[in-house]
Amino acid sequence: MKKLKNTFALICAALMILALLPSCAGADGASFSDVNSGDWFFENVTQMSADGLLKGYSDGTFKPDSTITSAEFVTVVSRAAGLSESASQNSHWAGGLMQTALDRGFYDWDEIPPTAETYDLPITRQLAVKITMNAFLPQASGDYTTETAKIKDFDQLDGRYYNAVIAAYASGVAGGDDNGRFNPKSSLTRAEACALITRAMQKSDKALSSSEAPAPPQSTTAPPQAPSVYTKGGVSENGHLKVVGTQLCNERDEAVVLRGMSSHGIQWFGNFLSETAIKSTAERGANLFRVAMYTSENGYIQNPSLAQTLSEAVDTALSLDMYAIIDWHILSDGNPNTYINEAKAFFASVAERYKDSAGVIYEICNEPNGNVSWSGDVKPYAEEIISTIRGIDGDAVILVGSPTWSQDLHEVAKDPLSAENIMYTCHFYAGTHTDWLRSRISDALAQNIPVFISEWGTSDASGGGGVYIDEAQKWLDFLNENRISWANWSLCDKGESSAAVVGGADISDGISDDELTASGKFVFSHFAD
Ligand code: IDC
Repeated sequence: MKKLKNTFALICAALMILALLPSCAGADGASFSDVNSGDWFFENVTQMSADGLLKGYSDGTFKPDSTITSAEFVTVVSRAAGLSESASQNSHWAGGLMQTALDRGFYDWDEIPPTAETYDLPITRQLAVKITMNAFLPQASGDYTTETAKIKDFDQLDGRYYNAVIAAYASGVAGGDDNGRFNPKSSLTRAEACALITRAMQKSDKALSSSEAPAPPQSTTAPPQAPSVYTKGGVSENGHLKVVGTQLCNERDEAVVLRGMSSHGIQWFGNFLSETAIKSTAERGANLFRVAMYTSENGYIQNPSLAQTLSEAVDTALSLDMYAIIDWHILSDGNPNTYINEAKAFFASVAERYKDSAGVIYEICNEPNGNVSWSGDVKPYAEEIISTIRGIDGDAVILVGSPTWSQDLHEVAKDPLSAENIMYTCHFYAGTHTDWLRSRISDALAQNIPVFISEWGTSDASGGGGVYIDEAQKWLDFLNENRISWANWSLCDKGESSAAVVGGADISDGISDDELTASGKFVFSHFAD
């Protein structure tokens, strides 16, 4: 009986929160036409309604069986977590709290893009669980094998939700239906949403009114002493690079920051790999050039001769005393394992060619995305490729991506690689990624995860829009403070705002200031910060 009472109390607490939703305004203090004396939640709903805490819809109903939308769900969770509204350009009633939840990293931008249409769509169960776990139990985890065995339709889940759903099952926050199915892509009702949220709140020690952000887990080992000297300069000055703690260092163990441009896809913009083009960045202070060799979209898989184009570009950058990133640019093929055999052969061949060069950095998977997880897909891939490279080139710095287009540093932090001289990439676009991703980077650094921004743009994540110079400046200030290296997307003249060069510019004699776009002017002026 006592247990039953507690359950009532919990569910009613959640109903109370739900009732605070603007869409639920009305019916103040009244009883609801769809909440009857026989219903298990009747007493509590009536009591709370009498106390003015619970509101239903203006037609006098509460609609416990209605589907809950993304906006409603995020609002309930955010209020329950004690968050307040942020400034939002979105006029939707939930815009302010959605922005706060986004900034807190409860969900990613692409999961609920900020339009009234998407805000008002039913939220999926997998996303609801992720948001709930991020809000109340961010450190929870579970054993992959044990928990997945409980979920009959685990293969229906998108990879980015694996960890949250596994943690939710392990901690008793989520469970399956009568058939043992989780139904990750189905919607959930307002009553079910209550149950999910209240269970998570119950498991966490978070009080309803707490507004504190979850504390990052403490690193068990003290990070090595941060190097004290900060230098820029090229390969001749810095020599062989290494990673000390989270810091990229030169051969004298002094901190180094690399800055420069990424090429666009070399299958399309080979003309920007010329010596004059790359030199135009070096002359303005760049000490890094990234060579982006797409695997798909007429890239290396269909056109292996691109390996030659890549090598020539790497040689050119090295001859200009710049560090060069060899980027295996997976993108539409979101799982790096799709072409793991080709990747192994490719990296074996470039490692053979560059094993004695101090200037080469290997980036083994640009942006894993889609149905992939860090521990299940990307980490095992990375272990194989790292071992291939290390068998030939024992100590070069290797950059490793993560799911969600190389943003999932929080997943990496739970299960990092054990190899040396590894850095994890984080990619951002100023029009899409803001404070929340910077916080994620800070959390990663605090957990001894080295971060390298091998790709970023002044535009939004499509490569267009903006340019967002104010936000880009915030990013560069943040990167400078943390001595994080970067490469900007991209050195080309494609008609998109992230391109550094104006369309059709004659670059045979180098790139002049007036051939730079707004993005190019901004980025080129910050190589030597
Ligand atoms: C974009 C290019 C665009 C091209 C598209 C698909 O800017 O011209 O049509 O790729 O090939 C990334 C990727 C990078 C994207 C870029 C912008 O690594 O390849 O380039 N972006 O969308 N991740 C986030 C953004």
